Amino acid sequence: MAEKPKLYYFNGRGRMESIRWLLAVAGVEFEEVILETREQYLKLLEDGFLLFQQVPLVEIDGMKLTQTQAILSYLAAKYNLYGKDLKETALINMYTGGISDLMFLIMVHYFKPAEEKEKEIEFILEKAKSRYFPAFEKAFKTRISNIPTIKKFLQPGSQRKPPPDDHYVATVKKVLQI
Ligand code: GSN
Repeated sequence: MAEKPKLYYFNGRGRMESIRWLLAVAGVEFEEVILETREQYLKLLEDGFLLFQQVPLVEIDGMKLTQTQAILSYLAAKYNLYGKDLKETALINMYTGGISDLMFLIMVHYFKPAEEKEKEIEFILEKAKSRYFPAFEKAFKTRISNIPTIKKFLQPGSQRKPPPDDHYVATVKKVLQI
């Protein structure tokens, strides 16, 4: 049996959460190495695992994959979730590209100074409602939530991560020295 993919990231959503979702949808079990210390990150650098000195890192099929989009593309193609032809793949890339732009706004929001946050949340909500959500059907969330593998991932006790809290933000800052 093939080894389980191994995911290296912080104990939070960040850029890894879409990868966790994709594996969950594909019904693939995965292991996680949770980064809590600077030393763990430096070891990954030393071992030459991080092409651009960045996580997410996914060990799969004898490869050390980095760059979120490259990882998602590989997994989607491997598990037949990347469309039936090039045109469908292009559409998938458009949707995921847009959502990744929105996710980036949300992700960095948690790292902003408190005084900027309140103002920014209105901007993010407005962008989400006016630009991104209208691209999806009204019944999309219900339909997706009812796919058995996703339903399972949405249950308590799964490897789905909670929204970032102060501990998560502090850990990322400590490990990456940002
Ligand atoms: O999408 C990607 O995987 C890359 N284009 C960006 C990855 C990235 O910025 N990773 C961060 C941590 S997760 N949040 O953004 C990272 O490893 N930063 C360390 C650094 O020195 O840049």
